[in-house]
Amino acid sequence: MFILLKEMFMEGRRIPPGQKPIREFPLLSDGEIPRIDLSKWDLTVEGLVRNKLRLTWDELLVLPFISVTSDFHCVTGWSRLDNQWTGVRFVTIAKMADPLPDAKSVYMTADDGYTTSVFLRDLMEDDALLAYKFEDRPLDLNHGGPLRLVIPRKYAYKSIKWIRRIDFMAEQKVGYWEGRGYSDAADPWKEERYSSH
Ligand SMILES: Nc1nc2c(c(=O)[nH]1)N[C@H]1C(S)=C(S)[C@@H](COP(=O)(O)O)O[C@H]1N2
Ligand SMILES: [Mo]
Repeated sequence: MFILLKEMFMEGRRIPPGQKPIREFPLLSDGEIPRIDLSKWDLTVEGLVRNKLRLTWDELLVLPFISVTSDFHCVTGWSRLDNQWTGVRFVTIAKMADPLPDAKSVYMTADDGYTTSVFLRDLMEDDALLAYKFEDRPLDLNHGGPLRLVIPRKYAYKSIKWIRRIDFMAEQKVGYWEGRGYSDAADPWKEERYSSH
């Protein structure tokens, strides 16, 4: 009983409003799972940057990487706690690309055609990763392997799977779900689920 109360109390502080913790890790994709050939794979970084990048898989793997344990909150109401992701911090890529002062927003495109955008300052947080491992194993294709964004401070529709392209922009451009009624701000702690217009 005490343990139960303690867990509820802890979760009360740990889980954003309106979210329920779950143990399984659901798969959520709107389109088809892409086929990806790592020998032809690259990550393109363009837009308002001084250095455009085109990183091959091998070039990505030699960049400094870290492991981060974070929570994952889907706007449909489930949260998966304590997920260990390993990958390159977004800030590492941003420093290499060297954004121009006008760059305020980042538009990302995936192999399944999915898109999302995030304000650059939110991507500069230490826990925002381009992840290629989950729980110490190569990231499963279904969960966005070989590479996905993980941005735990936003609802999970911002954590784009199968990322291939990053564009630095002056203005926020709406992505797939953001253009279908979901909030662009997407802060789970403020319960920003839907766009107000
Ligand atoms: N490329 C791509 N990324 C995506 C999606 C998608 O359909 N395509 N769905 C988003 C949504 S709504 C969620 S909740 C998470 C789900 O990640 P998972 O399938 O690993 O659980 O991925 C996000 N990233
Ligand atoms: Mo989601």
